[in-house]
Amino acid sequence: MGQTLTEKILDDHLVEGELEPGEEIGVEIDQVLTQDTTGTMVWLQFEAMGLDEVQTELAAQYCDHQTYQFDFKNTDDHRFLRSAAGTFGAHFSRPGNGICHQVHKENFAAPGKTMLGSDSHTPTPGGLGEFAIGSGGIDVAVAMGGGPYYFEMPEVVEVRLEGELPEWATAKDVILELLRRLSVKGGVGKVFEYTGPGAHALSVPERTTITNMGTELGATTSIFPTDEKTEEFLERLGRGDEYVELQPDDDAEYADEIAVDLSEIEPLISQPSMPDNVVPVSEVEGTDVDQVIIGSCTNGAYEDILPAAKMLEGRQIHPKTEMIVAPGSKQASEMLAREGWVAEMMAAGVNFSEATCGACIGIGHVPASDSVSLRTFNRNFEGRSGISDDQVYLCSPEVAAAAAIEGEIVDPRNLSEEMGIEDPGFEMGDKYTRRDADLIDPDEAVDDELIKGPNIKDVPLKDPLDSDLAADVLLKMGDNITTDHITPANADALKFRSNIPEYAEFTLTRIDETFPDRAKAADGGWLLAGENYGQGSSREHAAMCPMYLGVEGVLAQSFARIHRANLFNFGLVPLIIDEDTYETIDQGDHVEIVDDLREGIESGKEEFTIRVNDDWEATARLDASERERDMLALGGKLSWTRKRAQGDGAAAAGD
Ligand code: MIC
Ligand code: SF4
Repeated sequence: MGQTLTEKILDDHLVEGELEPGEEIGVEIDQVLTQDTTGTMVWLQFEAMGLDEVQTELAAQYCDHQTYQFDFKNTDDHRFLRSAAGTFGAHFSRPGNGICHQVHKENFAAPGKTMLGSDSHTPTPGGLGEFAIGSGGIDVAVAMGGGPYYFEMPEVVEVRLEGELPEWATAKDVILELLRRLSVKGGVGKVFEYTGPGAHALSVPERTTITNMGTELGATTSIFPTDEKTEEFLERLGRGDEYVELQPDDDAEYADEIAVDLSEIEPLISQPSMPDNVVPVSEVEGTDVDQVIIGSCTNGAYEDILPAAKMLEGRQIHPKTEMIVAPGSKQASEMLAREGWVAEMMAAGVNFSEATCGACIGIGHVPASDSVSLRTFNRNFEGRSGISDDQVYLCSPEVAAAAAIEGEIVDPRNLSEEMGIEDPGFEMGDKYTRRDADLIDPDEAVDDELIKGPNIKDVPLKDPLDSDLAADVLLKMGDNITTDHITPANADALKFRSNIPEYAEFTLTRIDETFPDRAKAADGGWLLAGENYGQGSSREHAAMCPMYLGVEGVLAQSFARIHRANLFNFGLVPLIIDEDTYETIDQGDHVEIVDDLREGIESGKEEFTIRVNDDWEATARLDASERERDMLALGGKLSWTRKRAQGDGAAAAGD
């Protein structure tokens, strides 16, 4: 039987298990990526596991999320990261050099490689045929130490693209169309593999917009086959020798097929406040727009900004609308500047920002109260922009530029008639200059020992699991709770990413301000949630902080992939309950596991009886591999990894 592209790459890297959907597999990792707000924990855990040198082919540490360095704590984090990259052997991308996914694409992404990254949009290089997955920081630390990455073999879904995009429709609209059809949990447990003539018709930057935002579907990753366009793109980057041809077999079998006719795609927009709340732009035409931002890891590339710049050439943005362009990388800024486009945009009224994540997580350019912001980003979760009750729409750079010019949402297809603006089309840069000044090679490292500022604290550890778990439900939440709800990433909170005792004070405060105090006072407790709990970011802090406050387990109808793994990694028991049980349990109820929890976990028990308020009983399911059960019993992955290293004398992160 023929193989899918996913199976081919995984087969080449498989160290444990079988490529059967739902089975746990262990895979060798070639490249790792970390960024500034998850990276400090990665290196602290690397150090705590007694590891001293990066073992993967390549490791890259980026500083991209909090590059304004509002507080010395941010700058200390960056200095620590530079010192860790130097000490342990990773490339270091300086603050301001750009967003990890964009800079990685420009410099290191390569077909056929596997990559693990401590950021949920790590799948971006899937557009070049790399099999890249986002995970919690400790998984990245272990992979960097040479250990395999364990995850559930996903179902491989074929997304067959036919035809070509019509005028004004873009790659962003393709992924918005998939979100409209499948929802933010439609991709959980799946890889989306793009095939067909439409896939070949798209350029690499367009492909990476799609693979990047496949994360919003909840997918494990997304991937495109490689072809002459991939080769040409790598050549323009000066890395043509890294090209490898990769195609699925003609008789590859997919778990499912989704067909998208690109010629029927129209400009789409995601309305507040969920990426899957997608409608045609024409449906919301006329909505006043206060702010427009072009940037992020989804649409911050040179090729994304150029069409907007062309639309703005010789024009001015509407007086009531502010427009910011925050390129995904300094390379994009430099190219746009050298070609005169930065000046052109400035003349039109645009504020040109440094290359950073920034506004995407509410760091800078926070919208005014009761205002509309149109962004080319990937997430519009309520409050993520830095103000609660925000109204953030997600769209293509073309739709964003059109709104900046008109001061309201407009279907760009009407621009030609109304303003004589034609579709700027898609264009690649002639030459992508390497930015060596901001990317420090491990051989030229500045530091050879760790530099820790006073805000950088140790990684908290959990005690091994007890036999009993009986506690109150501290908080009842609904469906699709994001990691931004659990541990926000705004400027106030982000400076404590390396300081869990302080960061824990922000835990779930977006839902209930009293949560941290109540959790500490309760000395133990449960969280209760609906479907898709923990969607969004890879931040392991969303497990670590509740754990630090004493939370012992989460009862939910379903879990998002990365967060589920993070719960195991930090020793929190994730139990699945059905809808009736979810509906019947209230906040404040006392939930007790009737069975011996530790014994049940160690013996492979899948169903546990829970007794609520000493009154009624229900079943809660533990869906866990043997390895995950061992981790839970020992209190998390750090203890588990250390024990294994001592136990079998293998490398600390060994298999
Ligand atoms: C995000 O987009 O939410 C982030 C900030 O990039 C996170 C990482 C983090 O929390 O540091 C992600 O996507 O994993
Ligand atoms: Fe940065 Fe936003 Fe991309 Fe996350 S989604 S990596 S915050 S640009």
